[in-house]
Amino acid sequence: MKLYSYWRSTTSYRVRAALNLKGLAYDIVCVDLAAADQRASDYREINPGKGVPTLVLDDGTVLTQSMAILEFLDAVHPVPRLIPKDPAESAKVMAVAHTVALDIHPVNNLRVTDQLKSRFGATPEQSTDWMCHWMQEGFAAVETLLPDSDAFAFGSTPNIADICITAQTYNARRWGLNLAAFPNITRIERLCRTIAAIADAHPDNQPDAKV
Ligand SMILES: N[C@@H](CCC(=O)N[C@@H](CS)C(=O)NCC(=O)O)C(=O)O
Repeated sequence: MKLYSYWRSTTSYRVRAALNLKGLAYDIVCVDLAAADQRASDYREINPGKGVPTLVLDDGTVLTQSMAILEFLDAVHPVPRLIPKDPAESAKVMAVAHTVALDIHPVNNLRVTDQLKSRFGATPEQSTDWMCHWMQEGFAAVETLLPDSDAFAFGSTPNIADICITAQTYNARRWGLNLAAFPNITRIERLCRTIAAIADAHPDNQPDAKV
């Protein structure tokens, strides 16, 4: 398999973590978001959404949208399971995962902050403030949705909620959001980073990392 990925992309981070947890081999193709590679015509042909990740299967099937890719991987390679089979459990786990993937990430995406700058003249400080605002809002909801526990988000093994949370905490730290008010989130981040499969998916461990 081939994964089109950018080191700092949290959506790529989600898919890297899932592939690693499931022990699936893949080659990384770096898409440099800082150089706008995602908008180049050859990349747009495989991903019309002009974003990473894109997963190309060995038979040439092209998959886009990180959450759809995670659902595909869990259906085809169900061990370890990332989305519970029980519908009510699944709905609770997906509510947390979607708070990150659908409430926080889209409004903080590069294309959005680019528009804040070009249309409204936002300064770098204002863009950072915007991103931290939406992370603060989303993390407050996540913190409340999470059951009190000393383990992963919903049990003794990481699932799709843990993956989405951990990837988003990277972005939160990158932009200086104070995470002190989110003990469940920071515990999950800490636990996930002790799992080699998730640690290997961290941005700093990617071939295109500039650290
Ligand atoms: N909903 C899509 C979003 C993909 C996406 O936009 N990813 C970001 C990186 S985290 C990106 O490539 N942004 C480029 C841009 O906004 O120009 C997914 O989950 O895969």
